Amino acid sequence: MNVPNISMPELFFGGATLTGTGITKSLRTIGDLAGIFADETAWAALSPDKLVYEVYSHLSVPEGTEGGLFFGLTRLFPGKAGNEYFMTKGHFHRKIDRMEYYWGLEGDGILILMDENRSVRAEKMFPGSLHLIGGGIAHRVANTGNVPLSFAACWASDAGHNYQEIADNGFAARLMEINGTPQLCTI
Ligand code: M6P
Ligand code: ZN
Repeated sequence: MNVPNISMPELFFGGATLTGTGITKSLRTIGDLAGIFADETAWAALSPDKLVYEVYSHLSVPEGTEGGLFFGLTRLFPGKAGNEYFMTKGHFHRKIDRMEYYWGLEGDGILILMDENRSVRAEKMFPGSLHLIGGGIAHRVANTGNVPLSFAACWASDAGHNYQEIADNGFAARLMEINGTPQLCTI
């Protein structure tokens, strides 16, 4: 029996690109990342228009809807402000128990994870690395390489983003280049 209901997908996830119907794109420049880097003088010396990362998102339902899933692809460019690697803003989820998967697509970096007691640990990211971010864990990614770091993400549509906690108190450790290698530092 021929059932004539096979269509092309609406979304295309090829290597490190996300295209198709309903993809939104947002940009984060150096100017958008005020207060994020430890060395404010080094941050201020960079062009405010310099692109640090771009996020392609597929938000399949209105933000806040229970039971849905969101998908994102973040491309984080290489660079440093002083000795600190370019990184995402990082966030807890507004519904703090909501979990998320990150997985590495291209480039090399480090996922920095901090629990509600401000205890920090980190995992290497590379093409094929898969990271389950538990509830109550703030997450931020730093690019430690010389080429863009791309990673995909899937999270609950009612998770939301709590940037305020990080804006107020930061992460308890930062990823700095020390003697040519990435190290977590508590400065
Ligand atoms: C991933 C997801 C998104 C997030 C993006 C950038 O794609 O976790 O929810 O917005 O990374 O990270 P941030 O929001 O911390 O800048
Ligand atoms: Zn998240």
